[in-house]
Amino acid sequence: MAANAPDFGQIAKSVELETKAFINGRFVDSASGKTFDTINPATGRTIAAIAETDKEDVNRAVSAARTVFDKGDWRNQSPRDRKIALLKLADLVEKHQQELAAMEALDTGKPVLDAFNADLPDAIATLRWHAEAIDKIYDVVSPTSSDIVSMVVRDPIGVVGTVIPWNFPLAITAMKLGPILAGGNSVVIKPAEQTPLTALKLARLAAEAGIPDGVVNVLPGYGETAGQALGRHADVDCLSFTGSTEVGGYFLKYAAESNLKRVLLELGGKSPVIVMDDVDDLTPVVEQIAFGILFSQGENCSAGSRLLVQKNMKERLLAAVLDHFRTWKVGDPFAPDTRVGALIEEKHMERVLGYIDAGKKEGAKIVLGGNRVLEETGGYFVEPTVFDNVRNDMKIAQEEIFGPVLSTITFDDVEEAVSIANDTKYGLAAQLYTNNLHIAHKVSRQIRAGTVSVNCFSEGDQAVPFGGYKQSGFGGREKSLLAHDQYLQFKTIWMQLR
Ligand code: TAP
Repeated sequence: MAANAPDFGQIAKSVELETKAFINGRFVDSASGKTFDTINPATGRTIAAIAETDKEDVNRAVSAARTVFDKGDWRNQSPRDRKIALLKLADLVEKHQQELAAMEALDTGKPVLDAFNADLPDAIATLRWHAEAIDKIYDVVSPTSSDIVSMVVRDPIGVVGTVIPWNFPLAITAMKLGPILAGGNSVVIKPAEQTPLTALKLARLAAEAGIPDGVVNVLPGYGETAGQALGRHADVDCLSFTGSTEVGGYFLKYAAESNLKRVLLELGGKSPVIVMDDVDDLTPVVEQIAFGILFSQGENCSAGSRLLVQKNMKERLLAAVLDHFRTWKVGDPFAPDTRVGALIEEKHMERVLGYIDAGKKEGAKIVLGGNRVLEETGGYFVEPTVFDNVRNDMKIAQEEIFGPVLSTITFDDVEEAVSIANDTKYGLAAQLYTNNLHIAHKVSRQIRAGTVSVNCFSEGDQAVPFGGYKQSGFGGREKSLLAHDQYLQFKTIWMQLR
């Protein structure tokens, strides 16, 4: 950390936490009065007791969101005024970025410098990007005959429920909030039970930014109670979910069994990283492979978890990968040289270790790591782990591990690489490294994934759509102007001229 960098350890000790639910512009206890503990994954200790909301709170929040939507306090503001409020929210997030980064590191176990240098700038840029778009989107007049005017106008969809995972709590909440609010909708947010802190702080900042009461509501609580109640609520018009493929499927069921609300799903991945033997400089490749699987402890939906390398390149690449992975230090999220923090919770750590065991049992060979480390801290740390001799039909190559575990698979030619890359139920992202332009074009079109990065690991820009093929996504694209359409409906108006 630079000499003048903030003292995040100190900030974390003094940061003021919101612990109640945020409904209709006020922080309130849950209807049941119940609370649950949010835990610091790097120590296993409780950070705070948080209001545990359930169905009754969902009813209250949805009713507040519907009332303000019907009154039009937000959706009927001029686009310019909504833009000003959203920009103010972005400014407030920027003003509080040090506390927010500290909270995020406390709650998720990720390195605070990742939160500060990646998650916070991403959240701020997201809010600004969507705010700036609000008054630059034009509706259309259709090419009908001259005695008729046919306009196609955008309407906000109404009350949006959004259920958030724990890996990038603030950045994903901002990614949902930007286009939802830009469109004039109201929103009820259910953060993951493990990471409610930054969403609650965001609620306070939204109120301070002048966003009317009831437009933004935050309900901490469990998925099976609060999340399900939101998914099944008959007065929620759209449910936007990011998380596992399994839970994503539940939301389709909830919608089918309630009101056929629109469902948007951003789900898991098992992304391939293809390295062709024509690559000469391995240094940037190895850095990006490491970033792809070790950043955020591998708890990243687009993590490059399957390394597909051309056979005669494997020895050289793997040696370079291992050398580089050893430089990624595991440790205290608040230490300046930590690059791999703690996994989110004990249960998840056991799951990751279970996958490592399964890989060994199926005959894959551990060439780096493979263990829990720093147990004495009480935290849930797993060291960077690399498997060699993996077959694509093994569990570790097919299932999402969501930890710092890389599986190495070899291939003979480009056709085999594409076939292995596509042999998965997922289709979120892929990387390809080659110096051959022909291969770059051909393979990037043949891979069945929502994002294909050639000679880079890229997913960050708000201007670029993000979403999955196959069981990695459903119903739309996040980021870019396509994200706005997810939360709008198109109305056709016919007008006969006399
Ligand atoms: P999930 O277990 O799916 O949880 C995500 C959210 O759903 C949490 O808020 C959770 O609540 C809630 N939930 C759990 N069970 C539910 C139910 N029965 N009904 C309604 N809501 C329910 O995922 P996770 O463990 O938090 O995150 C890891 C997964 O998310 C990975 O598969 C990863 O790939 C995926 N992910 C995808 C993306 C994108 S953009 N595609 C981004 C990040 C993560 P509680 O936690 O409070 O119980």
